[in-house]
Amino acid sequence: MPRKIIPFTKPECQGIFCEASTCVLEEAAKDGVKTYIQRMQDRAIEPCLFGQGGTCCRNCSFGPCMMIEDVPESIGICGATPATVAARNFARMVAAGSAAHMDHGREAALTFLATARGEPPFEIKDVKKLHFMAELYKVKIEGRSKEDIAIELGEKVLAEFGQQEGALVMTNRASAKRQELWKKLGVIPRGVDREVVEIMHRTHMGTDQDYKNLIFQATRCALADGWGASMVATELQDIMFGTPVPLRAEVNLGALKEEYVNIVIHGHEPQMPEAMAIVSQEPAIVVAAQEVGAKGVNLVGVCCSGNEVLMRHGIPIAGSFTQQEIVLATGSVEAMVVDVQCVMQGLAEVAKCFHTELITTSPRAMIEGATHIEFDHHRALEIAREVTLRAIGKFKERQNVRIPDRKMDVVAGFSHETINHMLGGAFRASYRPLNDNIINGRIRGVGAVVGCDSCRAEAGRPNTTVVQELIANNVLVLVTGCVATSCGREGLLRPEAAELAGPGLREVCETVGMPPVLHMGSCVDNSRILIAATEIVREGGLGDDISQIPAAGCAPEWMSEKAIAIGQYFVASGVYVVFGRTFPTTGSKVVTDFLFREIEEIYGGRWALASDPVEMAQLMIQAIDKKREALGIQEKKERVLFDMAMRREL
Ligand code: MSK
Repeated sequence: MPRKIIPFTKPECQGIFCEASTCVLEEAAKDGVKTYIQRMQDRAIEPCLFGQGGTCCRNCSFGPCMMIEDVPESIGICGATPATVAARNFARMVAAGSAAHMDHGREAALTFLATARGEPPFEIKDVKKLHFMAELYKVKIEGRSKEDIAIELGEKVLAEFGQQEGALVMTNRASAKRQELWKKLGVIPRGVDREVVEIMHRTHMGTDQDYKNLIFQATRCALADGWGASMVATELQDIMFGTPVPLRAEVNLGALKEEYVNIVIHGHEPQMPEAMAIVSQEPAIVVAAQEVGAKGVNLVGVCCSGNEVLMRHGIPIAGSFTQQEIVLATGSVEAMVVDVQCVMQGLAEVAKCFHTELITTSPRAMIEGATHIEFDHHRALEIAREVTLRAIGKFKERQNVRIPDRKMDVVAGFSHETINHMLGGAFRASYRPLNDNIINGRIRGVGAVVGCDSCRAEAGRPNTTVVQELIANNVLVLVTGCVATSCGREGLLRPEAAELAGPGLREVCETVGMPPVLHMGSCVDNSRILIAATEIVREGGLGDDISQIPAAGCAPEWMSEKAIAIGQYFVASGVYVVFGRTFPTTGSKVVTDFLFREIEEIYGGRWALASDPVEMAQLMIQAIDKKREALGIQEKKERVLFDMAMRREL
């Protein structure tokens, strides 16, 4: 379908690849609403190349020192080389990104412990997963109540955040070969918080000045994220809120409802959204909404808070990262409730143009101009009710409402356990059928397409182009985060999307009734992809380590530091990872060569960069084919030589 893109005067402002968003933006702009698109247009200063390539050091007051590699005088006043500076900045990005997931994991563990101790409103829902986790953490199960087990498990998990020595328990879930490699390299994370603190220390002026040693610590920290805090967050959330199973839902701005009080939940932590989901259906709340002339309360999500409740309850997603302000610009939102990460400060200004109340709920993330109502898991429902009633009170202040009639069906909820059952059957849960289909070539391999959508691209288009190219080439695609929302908007998360897949993948999808693109959750749920990859290894026939399986990953529109941390833990787990548009070390060829080439000899995975989404998909396919060849399962394509008759027929 041809798309309408808002015309911009600056070439780097490419708008959003979504018709519904474009319509709302155009109308809202006439009313003086400013979103990220106008802010990008209005910026007088272009992105700094030193900053973009990682060779600007501002870690002490000698500088800032901007450097150009290969220019001899172009080093820091302290003597720091561009390679040292680029590696430092890269490590700090990993630290910040990991810290975001680690704080998320800590909150999940604290809520889990409170739940285990009997505090409402959450409960221990997935006892099977509780027992699985208990075994991992060596918590005795026999003869104990689920609450007792959960208390000991919660205490052990929390202790890992402050742990100083040893190894994070979740790293034991990796394949034996990977664990051995990590041990040999000394890169197994010792504790969660320790690895971030050590990066901040090492990158302080005059400390670690060996780029490889800096990348080593960045790797240990990233592993503490992926195989530590993120994985813990996913699993504990599943135990409390339920492990996702496939369900149908809707995505895009049309999920907002004109006759209802619209409340948007935005951010990353699922506790408040879970409480809001309970409260919004309470009879007293429905009556309160009806008293102001609404039919009820319509809860929708944005970003990964949205993904969390989409995966578990089928609550619709109104928008991705780049749509957050556009959601408000519909004029139909009574309250936007935000917690942490990916929340634009510009929301406060957009909210002011309407009757919308912007409500911050985390003491770690406040916004000037927003109302702060702090979430406390000890009083979850009480706070959720307060917020919901405030939103209901705003309904009568609504003026112009412009909800585009655009939404798309999606099937979400693909935890790695679901994949197990879906392909293996209810009674014979197993990755065997997936492995067999990879071995026989119906499925060429697995592609993880994760991360954000970006204001600096036609937001959403690079994501969906990569995905379409992959599935057309028989690559089964796993998505998380805002890529999932991009795919949802374009109809790629429906079983019907199998029509766009190559013949082998299509056959598998149609037999099982699944989409060729599986939505596995939020950013922290990238840990589900690590586990799915490890399960493929465990099932056998495709090597004995993640680095051997025909798989690759990418983040076409990445923008956050979390994406860098995620990329680094995938690389350190043996995966080939391609990032789109820019990479934060390109100012230093030395560091970039290390990350893009040499690191593969150490970890079996490496980074790559591609601006064009088709090229990105092709790079992933080449990497997948290389693994297939190494495994001896690559079907040799016969070269067809065309004679004249064949050419005429063509
Ligand atoms: S929300 S980190 S924009 S995926 Fe997880 Fe989306 Fe990227 Fe935030």
